Amino acid sequence: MRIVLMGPPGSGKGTQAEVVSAQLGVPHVSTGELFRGHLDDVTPLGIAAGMFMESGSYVPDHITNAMVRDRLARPDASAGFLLDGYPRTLEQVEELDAVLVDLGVALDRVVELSINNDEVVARLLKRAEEQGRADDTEEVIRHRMAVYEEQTEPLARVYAERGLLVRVDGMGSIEEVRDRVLAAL
Ligand code: B4P
Repeated sequence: MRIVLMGPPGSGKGTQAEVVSAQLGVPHVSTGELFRGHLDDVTPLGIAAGMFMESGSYVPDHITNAMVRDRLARPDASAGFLLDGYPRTLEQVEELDAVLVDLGVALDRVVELSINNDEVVARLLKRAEEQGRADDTEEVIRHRMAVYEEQTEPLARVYAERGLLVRVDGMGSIEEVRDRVLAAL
């Protein structure tokens, strides 16, 4: 299966993607994780991405697109993948369309997790205490939520028009949300 998982920051994308990709036997491709890996390894890409991530803004499309194109061309993604946090802009949708055409494959489903703003802030502030991520301060979280609404929420309409979108309630326990996602797939 080829799946896109979208949703606001803190909606549980990374959390659900890990469980669901293992269940389906496809690689979990998270652009956030890929960027953080580059940051930890202090690569030029990591240095370029880090500045945007720390402020809660999106990394420019040309950087993100090249990284995803490279990742999806690897052999382990040939039988399917779960994309977590990509695409996030309309330009990234167009790039993903082109990559899929080049690979001769198509998306099966786009799952959007929905969650209310107070729960987002609560979850991410808790993660800040546990993991100390630089983009989990309240000010940056509010900015990330605004960026999502402005730049990423419109993508749901695009995928709905294509008949690919399923909306899943992201409130509740990790297990409850997981069962809803698996049922939606
Ligand atoms: P991401 O890594 O995708 O981070 P995120 O939106 O915060 O979601 P994440 O997956 O981490 O959180 P989750 O909801 O699972 O992106 C980080 C940054 O990278 C972006 O801001 C941007 O700068 C850059 N970036 C990434 N992709 C990009 C792209 N395509 N284009 C441009 N820039 C890009 O979980 C959050 C917390 O909630 C966790 O602590 C988790 O344990 C907890 N949680 C999850 N489910 C829960 C539940 N049901 N109940 C209680 N807690 C729960």
